Amino acid sequence: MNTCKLLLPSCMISLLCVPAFGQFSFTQPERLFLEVEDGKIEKPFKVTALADAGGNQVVTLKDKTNKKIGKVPGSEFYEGSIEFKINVKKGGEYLIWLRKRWEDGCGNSVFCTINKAMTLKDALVLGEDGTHSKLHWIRLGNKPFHLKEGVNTIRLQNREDGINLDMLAMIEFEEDVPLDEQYVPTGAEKANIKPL
Ligand SMILES: [Ca+2]
Ligand SMILES: [Ca+2]
Repeated sequence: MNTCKLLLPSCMISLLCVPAFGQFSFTQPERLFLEVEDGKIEKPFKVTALADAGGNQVVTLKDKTNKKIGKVPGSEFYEGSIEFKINVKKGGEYLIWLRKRWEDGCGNSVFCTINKAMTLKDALVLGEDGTHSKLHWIRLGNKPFHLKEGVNTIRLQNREDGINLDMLAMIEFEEDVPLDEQYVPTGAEKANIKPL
């Protein structure tokens, strides 16, 4: 780049040299997508077909299921979990997204933990938004979560029935970009990882 400085005025340097720097020093953030139906699924969750879903399938918990099964005595949760063990090549801070279709306001959330056992103390609520009856992406909370290099475990747990879970996205957080201007997944993104 010293050659540029010698031969060109500074306005020319900014036009010619900076894009070249940018091209070589900037790496794209990681964007990982997986199908929920590829997780380790425990009843009463089950895989069902849904047009427009990623892989044309979702994991469904039928409405009114929890009324029938109730909570196991001594258990904090309704029965039914989905576990994903995923291999992350680049450790860092990630925003976690779920593509889902809620049936109504009494079926619009699921518990989630990242690299933690499912306990009431550590369970995060994913959902509780007002978009029902269509496939839609929702972010887990208002902050990124740490995913380490290597195997990470994401768990979902039955909180309410009447839900359809389609895809998960793990989007590497960009420190220089405001939270609400970060990359938002749209539509059925193409799955690019499979749980182990
Ligand atoms: Ca319900
Ligand atoms: Ca799917």
